[in-house]
Amino acid sequence: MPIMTTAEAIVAALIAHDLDTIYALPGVHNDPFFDALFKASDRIRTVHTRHEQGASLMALGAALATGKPQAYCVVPGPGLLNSATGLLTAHGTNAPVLALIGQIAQAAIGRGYGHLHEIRDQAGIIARLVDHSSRIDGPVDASRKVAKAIQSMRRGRPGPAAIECAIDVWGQRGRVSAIVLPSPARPPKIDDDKLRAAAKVLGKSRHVLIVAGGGAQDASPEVTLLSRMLQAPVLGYRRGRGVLDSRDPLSVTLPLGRELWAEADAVLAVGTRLFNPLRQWGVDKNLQIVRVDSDPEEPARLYKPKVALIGDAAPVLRKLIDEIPKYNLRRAPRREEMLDRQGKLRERLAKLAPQLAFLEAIRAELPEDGVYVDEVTQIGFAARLAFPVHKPRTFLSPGYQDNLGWGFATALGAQHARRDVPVLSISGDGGFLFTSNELASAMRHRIPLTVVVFNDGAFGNVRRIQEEHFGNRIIASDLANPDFVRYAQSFGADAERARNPDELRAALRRAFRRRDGPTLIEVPVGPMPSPWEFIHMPRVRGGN
Ligand SMILES: Cc1ncc(C[n+]2csc(CCOP(=O)(O)OP(=O)(O)O)c2C)c(N)n1
Ligand SMILES: [Mg+2]
Repeated sequence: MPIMTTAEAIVAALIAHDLDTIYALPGVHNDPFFDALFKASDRIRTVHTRHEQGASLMALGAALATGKPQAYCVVPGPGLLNSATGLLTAHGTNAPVLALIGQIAQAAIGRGYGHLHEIRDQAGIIARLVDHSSRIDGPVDASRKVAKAIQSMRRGRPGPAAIECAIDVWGQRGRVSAIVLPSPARPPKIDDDKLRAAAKVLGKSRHVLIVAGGGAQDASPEVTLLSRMLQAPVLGYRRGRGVLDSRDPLSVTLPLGRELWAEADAVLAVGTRLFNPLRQWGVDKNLQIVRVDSDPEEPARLYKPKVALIGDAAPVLRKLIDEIPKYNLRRAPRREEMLDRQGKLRERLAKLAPQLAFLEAIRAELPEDGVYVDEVTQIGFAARLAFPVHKPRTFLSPGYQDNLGWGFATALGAQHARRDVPVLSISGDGGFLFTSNELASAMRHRIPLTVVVFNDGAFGNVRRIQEEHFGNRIIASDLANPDFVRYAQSFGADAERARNPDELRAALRRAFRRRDGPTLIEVPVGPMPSPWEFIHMPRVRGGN
């Protein structure tokens, strides 16, 4: 048994679990940990940020882009709270993010003396944010606790975990047990009767709709095969985009999804809360729902499904693929019908022409495997409905948190973890300034992210609601902005202004060629047409 400090044991455990980067912001509580990172810097990179929100969101972006666990480290109290948005969004997007949080001296915890960065019941706050948390008591249990945390982040429903370590524990030296590695995932145990019941429902129904959520991102081949087998359109909105390639006419977003939901006799919901369909569009007993979810609690939360199959999407769907042919009806191909529906939707979506023209420019330049990172902005809302997505994990969205300002920092993490492809972040002028300080981190770590800032001088979404629904009483939504081009240049980043979709296209072409640092493109825009009629749509089933 080697002798190490707690900090060294944790670093060794992270490396053994294949983590190659720590996003971090240092401070006195965690000094021995940073020293251990220094000594291991040939095996694990430390990417320091300018605010803890940046650290947690970068870890989140890396996790969403790769599907693999990522970690960040911050000081206790304000550091933890500053990073909480990233943990919240990691929980909402089921992303495996490990938070390493400092703590005041062990003997002082809970006593309220007012130590530097002390916060009341830090462990309790953390426990509300993540499903798995622990405190390391010394070098002996470091490896085991890291292994448990990482295992909890991947097993069942993935999500964030946190480990606290006190200021006087990081440097403690002692014998360390061997690194514990997680045992390989077991194939899901699925009751034969349930599998048969699900296969019968899907095989014998005429009009099946597949709804894909974030939990289907690693099951794209299986969903694609099932879509063909059942002639079932696949609905993906924010976190389910890219599971079925948008070039397939059976790939749909909300407006056609609702139309098909109204007509369906069965739904296969994969790794999705099914929130929009169940809450907005309604449900009745003629719709048989089969749920596939890694979380046993999720399927019956809003509405009891006919059958729930619990496990990771890909292996469960492979079992269904083997079983369905025993019952499967012969169905006419739906390609032509779906092309027709897609054409009609395009005519309706023409209302969003200003947004769509910019999205076309982006799609024309962003390679198929390039990653698009969503934001809560006018272009973002339109992209969720109409931006073609070709591959899984190439459309990163904050899901139901929809937190303004996640985009830029999350995209930096995605680009850091996926240096092999261009990553594009879009932002409004409002959202960008939430985390734009991380331009300094992008420069320091040479992260070649491209960010497009659509500048309408306003919290445009809020402003439009005030115009349309509150008698034009505009409050707290007009913004004073910096000159974004000069702002980015002052960090040393490349920056230019694009005044229309053609100029944006040319600017993107230049930006994607640069691989040694960030580029900002500012696009001045006016007010844009409202997308809400395509997002919040009235009920189509189950009465009022
Ligand atoms: C963390 C957070 N705070 C506040 C909001 C509420 N909100 C939604 S959209 C929006 C305005 C966005 O402005 P901007 O980024 O400029 O995009 P635009 O609508 O102008 O395109 C605000 C404040 C939010 N979604 N998230
Ligand atoms: Mg704006």
